[in-house]
Formats: sequence, C-alpha cells, structure tokens
Amino acid sequence: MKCRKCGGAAVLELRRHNTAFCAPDFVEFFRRQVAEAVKRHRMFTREESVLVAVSGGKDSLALWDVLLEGGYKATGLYLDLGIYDYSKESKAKCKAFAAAREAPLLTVSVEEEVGAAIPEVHAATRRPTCSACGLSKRYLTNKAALDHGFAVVATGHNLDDEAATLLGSVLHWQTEPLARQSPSLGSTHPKLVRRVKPLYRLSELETAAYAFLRGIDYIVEECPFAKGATSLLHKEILNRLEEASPGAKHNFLYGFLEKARPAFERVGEVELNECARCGQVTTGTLCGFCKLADQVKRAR
Ligand code: Q46
Ligand code: ZN
Repeated sequence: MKCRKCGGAAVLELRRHNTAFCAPDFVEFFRRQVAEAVKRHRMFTREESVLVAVSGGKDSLALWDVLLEGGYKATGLYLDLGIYDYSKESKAKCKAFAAAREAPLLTVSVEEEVGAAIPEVHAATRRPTCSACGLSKRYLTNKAALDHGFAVVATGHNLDDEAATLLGSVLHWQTEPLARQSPSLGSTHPKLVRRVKPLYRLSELETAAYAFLRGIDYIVEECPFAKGATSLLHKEILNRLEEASPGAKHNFLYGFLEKARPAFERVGEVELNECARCGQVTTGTLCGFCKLADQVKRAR
C-alpha cells in the first residue's frame, strides 16, 4: 500500500476516502480536516482564546495538540469527576500533556462544586450516574468559560461519537437533541458560550492514529460507568455498516446536518431564563445543576 500523496509506504488506509497515507502525510491530512471544520462552521479565529475540554483521552488531547500546533490560543479545562483511579490517571495525563507543551490548564473539581464526587451523586440522588455527570459537565464547562472570559468551548467529539448520538436520537425521534446536534452551536444567551466540535469530520480510528503518531500519552481505559452504555451499542452497529459500506457513518451524519437538521431547528426554540440561585441559563426557575446540588445536600 502506497501513500496517495508521496508514494512512500503507507501506514494507514482510509477506505471511506479511498486513500492511504504515510505517517507525515496522515498527520497533515488530519490537521487539514480540523482546519476545514473550523473554517466551514466559523468555529473560532486565531485571535480568540479557546477553552478545550480535556478528559485525558485520545480525542480531546489530539484536538488540543492540533490547535496548539496550529497556533491557536488553546487553554485546557480538566473536570475532576472524582471517579476513582480513572480520574486520578486521566488528570495526570492532562497535566503531563500541558507541562510538556507549556500550555495553560484549568482544573475544576466536581466534588467541590456539586458537594459530592460523581460516584456518590447517584447514591445521594437516585439519578443515573451518566445523566448527573453529563449535566455537571455541561454546566461546569460553561461556567468555567464564563468565569475566565472564554467565548468558545471546544470538545473532542469525533465522527463516531456524533453519528452514534444521531442514531440514538433518531431511534427515539428526540426532536430537541436533533435540533441541537451540530458541529458548532452558537450562543443563544449572553451567559451561554459557543460550543464547537472540530473533530467531527474525523473517525475514532483516525484520532487514535493521530494520537499514536504524535506520541500523545493518553488514558486508554474508558470511564468505568461507560460499560453497557447504549451509545457503545450504537457505535458497534454503525461500525458494522461502515465495514460493509465505507462512508456510511459519514453519509449518515453529513446528510443529517445538510438536509435534515434545518427541519428540526424551529422545535428547539425555547425561552431562556437565568437561574434564581446561580444566574446561569435555564428554561425553568432553578437550573438543573442547582437542583442536583440541593438533592446532594439534602441526602448528606
Ligand atoms: S458520562 Fe458516564 Fe461519561 Fe460521566 S460517568 Fe463516565 S461514562 S464520564 S462520557
Ligand atoms: Zn443554578
């Protein structure tokens, strides 16, 4: 197999693009895909400061690497979820990455903000762990961005993540998530920062290859609560489709974004208020995060 660009020995075949690349040309291809996403969806400029939500995994660290190498002002944000050794190890990976590149890294502890670490939140509130965790992550990344003056948060969601989320929403025809699913979500309120996903054009395999070729030391283990998640089943199904017909995932997601999403957008229009307690944005009187923190406090 030869590199499509230079004719040298290829290290990776990309069937959906019907091409193959050697290591340096793959790294360049990967960065070009990110640049294309940033440009096409006007995610941010080189003058803006970007807050990159990093988990210690391959996707978010690969994204941070691409942005730093591309000359963007990218600060990392690590949310310490307090999930046993998984959190300890992932935090260490983020700190080592930041130190090696002399890049700024902010850290926020969920335990300090919510009143309990993620594994204890379920016991205290009876809420499914991942739902409490997802709510806390969304709230705390937005809050950190506002507190530190960032207008945009970038996350490491890749093509596989986005296609799996889309499949999950379509299977239940969840119109609100469908309206919100986008590589770039603009701010709809002064207290909501923009959220962008510059890796949405790149598959999980491609991100893993990039992280490997760049020598990024990331946490390989998944969060222990991810086991049995339906999103993993959706990824498996999409991988089987992809194998039988390369490009299936990409057509599914891009087709939705181009042709179907506009039809759902109207549904997403909701009235936004400021939470009576913390001032962050909510559709009710008290935001979901403040309600969660109350439940934890009452249980203690
Ligand atoms: S939501 Fe659930 Fe993740 Fe939180 S508890 Fe772990 S698996 S980290 S993406
Ligand atoms: Zn609140």
